[in-house]
Amino acid sequence: MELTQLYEAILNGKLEEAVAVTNEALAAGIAPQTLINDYMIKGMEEIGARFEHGKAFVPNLLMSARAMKGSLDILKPLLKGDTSATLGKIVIGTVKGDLHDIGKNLVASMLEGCGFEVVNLGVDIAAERFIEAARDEKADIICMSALLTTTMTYMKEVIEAVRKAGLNVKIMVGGAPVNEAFARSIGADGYSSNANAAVVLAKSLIQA
Ligand code: B12
Repeated sequence: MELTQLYEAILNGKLEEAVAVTNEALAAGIAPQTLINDYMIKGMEEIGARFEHGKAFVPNLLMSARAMKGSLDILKPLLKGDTSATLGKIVIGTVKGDLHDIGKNLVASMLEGCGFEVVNLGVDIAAERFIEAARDEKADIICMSALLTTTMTYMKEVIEAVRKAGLNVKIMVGGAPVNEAFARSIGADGYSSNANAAVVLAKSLIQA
């Protein structure tokens, strides 16, 4: 077994292969953290970079994220209790009135794949639910997604409610109609246009 097969399987979005190599590597006594940091995250980083340069597309990202998730599902139980294993905790959801979740799930998978602990609340999420989850989960970041011009305005309400509740949490926003200027105007801490950049942004917000 070559561990580079794991990198290749994630990069090429091959779920069965990723799962098989992960199981073989564990049986051979390789540490989960080594598999994640040295092979799996590198595979996700490469597919993300190819996407940024127009050399890979959304389906490729989804396939890689799926393969990554398959391997991570095997490794996750082995990481429990090891706080150094995660970069931070993120609560993510699509805002109230909005049922689009493909992009949000992609962002969630990428964040999870790149080392964050992610609590995915789903779609049609009201401000109170974001606040409750962020408080209960002791989240470092709240991520909101909106795909409709009629629902993106609700993000402002959530941000105001979060600030009013006094939570010490960073807020990231995204979705097709959202842009940097809008994000700034509603008081978000960050915006990114795609899942790969969302990981970079989340890492920088955690360090800030
Ligand atoms: C698929 C789709 C649907 C599916 C959703 C299925 C699902 N499970 O998600 C269905 C069929 C259910 C649907 C329904 C509707 N839709 Co629709 N839908 C789309 C479509 C075609 C693709 C969206 C998508 O998945 N894109 C692919 C993903 C990967 O991209 P993404 O979501 O933008 O996410 C990326 C980034 O935005 C970013 N990102 C996303 N979220 C976040 C969050 C954070 C924190 C960060 C940092 C980044 C980030 O990263 C992602 C990955 O790179 C868009 C068209 C479009 N161009 O967007 C219309 C679109 C969004 N829909 C539209 C409309 C009008 C509707 C309906 C109102 C239609 C109707 N009359 O019933 C309903 C609304 C239902 C509701 N209440 O939500 C309009 C919105 C127009 C507007 N100005 O508001 C669009 C733009 C189509 C159009 N051109 O008219 N829709």
